[in-house]
Amino acid sequence: MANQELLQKMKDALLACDEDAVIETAQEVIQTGTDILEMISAMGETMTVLGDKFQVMEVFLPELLLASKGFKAAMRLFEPELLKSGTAGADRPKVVIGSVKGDLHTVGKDMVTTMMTVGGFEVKDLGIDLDASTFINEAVAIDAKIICVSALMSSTIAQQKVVLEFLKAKGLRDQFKVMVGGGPCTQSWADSIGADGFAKDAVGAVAVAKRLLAN
Ligand code: B12
Repeated sequence: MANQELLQKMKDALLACDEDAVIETAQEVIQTGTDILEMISAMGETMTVLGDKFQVMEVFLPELLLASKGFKAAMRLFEPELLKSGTAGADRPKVVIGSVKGDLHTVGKDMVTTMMTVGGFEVKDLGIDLDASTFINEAVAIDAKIICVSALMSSTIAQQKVVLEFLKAKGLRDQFKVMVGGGPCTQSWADSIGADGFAKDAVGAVAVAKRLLAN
């Protein structure tokens, strides 16, 4: 199957919220040597389309969860394949990533995890609904260079500031670069809370992380 056809097949599978079809198509992508990065980018865009459908009640919660599960499973399949292409060196700076307290959204965080792993970082995904202390304790434990904090809702975005304040309170602010992102997040929000970096998408996150560590 040609690239374009597989891209369409994956978009259709996600829009149909068909977890099995998403996974099968991901396997086909790998078997046929289709461009995985192009596929991931199309999948992210499709999740946003699905989000719009959710908002106007064309798609409902259980379906959306199936699409999200398929998305995560596909990322797990893609990651080792992308690593084989050798973009990641032996000395990979460590990163911790997670979604803030009260936030259960995983898809964007998973996408950032995959793209940063492929981009040469060793990323530990801490999960969702995390206390500020979890981000920081885990970052200390693995000697991470960057803490990535995801928040998808206006009700949870303030938790990104809590992570930064907690770091300061512990006297650890200079030890880590902190990157923030997620739907309601902007560069000016990131600046206002004193984060080191912001990116609006997963590809941008890799570039920002590299720039932060180069400085
Ligand atoms: C899927 C989804 C869910 C799923 C989550 C499933 C899962 N496993 O993730 C479910 C159904 C569980 C859910 C629940 C809820 N959701 Co919801 N959800 C969405 C939806 C439709 C899509 C999110 C998504 O996956 N986007 C696709 C990914 C690829 O994009 P992304 O997450 O933005 O991530 C990209 C960037 O933001 C960035 N990024 C993300 N994180 C980070 C981190 C760093 C460090 C960096 C640099 C970059 C970065 O890179 C990513 C990749 O490019 C959005 C609508 C939307 N259009 O976004 C609503 C949305 C986020 N949800 C919303 C709400 C309100 C809720 C609920 C309260 C219930 C409800 N009323 O719908 C609950 C709350 C649950 C909770 N406590 O967290 C609102 C938030 C509104 C707001 N501004 O506050 C939204 C915007 C929908 C809306 N318009 O009402 N949701």
